[in-house]
Amino acid sequence: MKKVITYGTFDLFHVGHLNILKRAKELGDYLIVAVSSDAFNAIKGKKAYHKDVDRKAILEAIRYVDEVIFEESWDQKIKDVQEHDVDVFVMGDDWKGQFDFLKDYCEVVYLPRTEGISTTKIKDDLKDKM
Ligand code: C2G
Repeated sequence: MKKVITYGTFDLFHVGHLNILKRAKELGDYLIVAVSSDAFNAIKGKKAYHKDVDRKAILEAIRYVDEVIFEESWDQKIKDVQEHDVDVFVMGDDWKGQFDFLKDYCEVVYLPRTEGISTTKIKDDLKDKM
């Protein structure tokens, strides 16, 4: 069984998130998503609208997703890849090159982002409508 993993906050779930999960799943048979915990988002300097347990529940309901774990730190990826026996690591290409150190442990694939949508854009567009 070919296992794929990807990481992210996945706040205000949108079609850009859906597309990368769909395409990540197409690279294997089993997709694990490591969703950023609220504590880790604080380290990333990000404040998610939905709390981590709700973002996890939404991801678990997505047909392409087989398992969701929490991302608590920048340096858990090697351990995750080894412990979950992962074959492919996938991220959007805004991260291109940032995770090449994982090439010693699994395939590393950066996929093009979906244009025109982001959690930040959603927040900004809603603000403008106020
Ligand atoms: N994404 C995308 N297209 C968009 C928006 C997001 O393909 N229009 C992808 C991102 O490239 C990322 C995933 O969706 O691979 C999740 O995006 P975020 O929730 O913004 O994740 P991020 O905050 O970048 O956290 O350790 C890695 C970090 O946890 C990644």
